[in-house]
Amino acid sequence: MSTPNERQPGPSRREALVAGAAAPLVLLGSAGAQPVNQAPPSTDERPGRMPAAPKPDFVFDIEQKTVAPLGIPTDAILVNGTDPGTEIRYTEGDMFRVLLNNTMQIPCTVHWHGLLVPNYMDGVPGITQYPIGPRQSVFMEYPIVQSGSYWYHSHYGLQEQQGLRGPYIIEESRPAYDYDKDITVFMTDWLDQSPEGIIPQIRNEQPQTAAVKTPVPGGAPFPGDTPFNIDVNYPGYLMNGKSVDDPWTMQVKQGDRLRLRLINGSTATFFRVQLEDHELEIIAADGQPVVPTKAGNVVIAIAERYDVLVTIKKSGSFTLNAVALGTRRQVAGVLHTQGASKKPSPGMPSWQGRAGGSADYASLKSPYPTVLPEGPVKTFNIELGGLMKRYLWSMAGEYYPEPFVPEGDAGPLRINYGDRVRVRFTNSTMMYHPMHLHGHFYRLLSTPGAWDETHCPLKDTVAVGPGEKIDIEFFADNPGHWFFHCHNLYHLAAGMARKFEYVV
Ligand SMILES: [Cu+2]
Repeated sequence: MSTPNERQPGPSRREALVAGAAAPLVLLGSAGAQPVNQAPPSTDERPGRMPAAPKPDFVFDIEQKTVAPLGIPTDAILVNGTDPGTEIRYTEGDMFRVLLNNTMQIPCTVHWHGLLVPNYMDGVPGITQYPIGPRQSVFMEYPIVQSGSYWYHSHYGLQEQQGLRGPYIIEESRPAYDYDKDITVFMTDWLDQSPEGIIPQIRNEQPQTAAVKTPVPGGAPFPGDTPFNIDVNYPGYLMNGKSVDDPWTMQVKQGDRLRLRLINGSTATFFRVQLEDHELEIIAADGQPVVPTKAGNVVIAIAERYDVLVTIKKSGSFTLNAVALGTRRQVAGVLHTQGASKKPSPGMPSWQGRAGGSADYASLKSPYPTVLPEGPVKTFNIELGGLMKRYLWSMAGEYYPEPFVPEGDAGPLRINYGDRVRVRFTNSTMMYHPMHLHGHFYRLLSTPGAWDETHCPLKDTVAVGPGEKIDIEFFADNPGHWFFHCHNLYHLAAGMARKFEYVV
């Protein structure tokens, strides 16, 4: 928040949030952010001169551009001209200061995925703010109270699919691990047509293209051989913006200890990731630390992040495979020592061992207890449902009013400050749903009903499989209106969303 008052010692974020109405409400979508509900200081408190405006650490010029990562020119919406957009990198405890310039003739927003932000910085149009209008600028400022691997993306329409997305890394103020290189691996799916046509094509309201011809025969299953159904059969996938034919590469040395920040920034794709000849040691999930656990590979649902440590054990060339579940395609990058090949190994990886050596949620444990503070328990049973004939998706039987669900009327899920909120997901569909909650971390229980578990991992996104029941719980300590939705963008656009609303 770029107000002079904010730069004087004031209440902590938590105190400001408890105070609720005392926090300045910021009018977004205008040139600069102005507090609108704070009385001006009295004449004798007024400083003698206006303080200098805070400088942004990052400037995002959001623009429309034609790009061709797969060789086919396609309209994109990009931050500073690249997909993924400029990497945000801070250290825990810093102040976030970013200037967003919407240079386009259409509105947009930017959401900071996994960040514990004041509600009005959350970037969801219609819930926390007006969209950033055509040719408008917004300055955003908030304290960074966490560390880990996150990302940002548009929450306006289907712009995320068109490239408005990027990594957002927060280094620990006291790092728990030593490593030689800190490497961001941002994986996405790429569509060589307008995403606006996808749902009408699935609904047979428009001529179908290859992108909606699913399922794919022989598509890679979920580990354990659960068939993985897909919505979109993409023409290709990108790793740090590069396709498998012109791959992302990085030179490393034998003995290097690498921290790979694996971020699934895709729109409708789960990736199964492995590094050839190397085991992965998972140290964080969704930005939060976990007890280190080894795995041959890791499935990363849409919007999830895994931080892994890897020590390069010999000289050579090692392919980083990211297989798109439900398809026979992958994207791959290469970690290579000096002079070794920069070409990925041909073919698809083969998975060895139990469930192919894949990490699962049950193997994730928090290094410290995550038991919630005392408070009234409020429970929501959320059935994840769908009407396949019409390609509509629901939460607890309701459809959220999204552009592709004009008749949706899902109401808010009301909670109180201080509640322990429990959510039981029951997936009655044939698809995986990566369920994301804004503005909070939740405890992911390893077994439904095991509320007394002490070391559940903290996450912001969890994939609920076909027929599966999963329990989560969170402490209601960040008042506002928080979006709660499936992170498959087409499921979201077709109704699979609700919002939590703090009431008194
Ligand atoms: Cu879904």
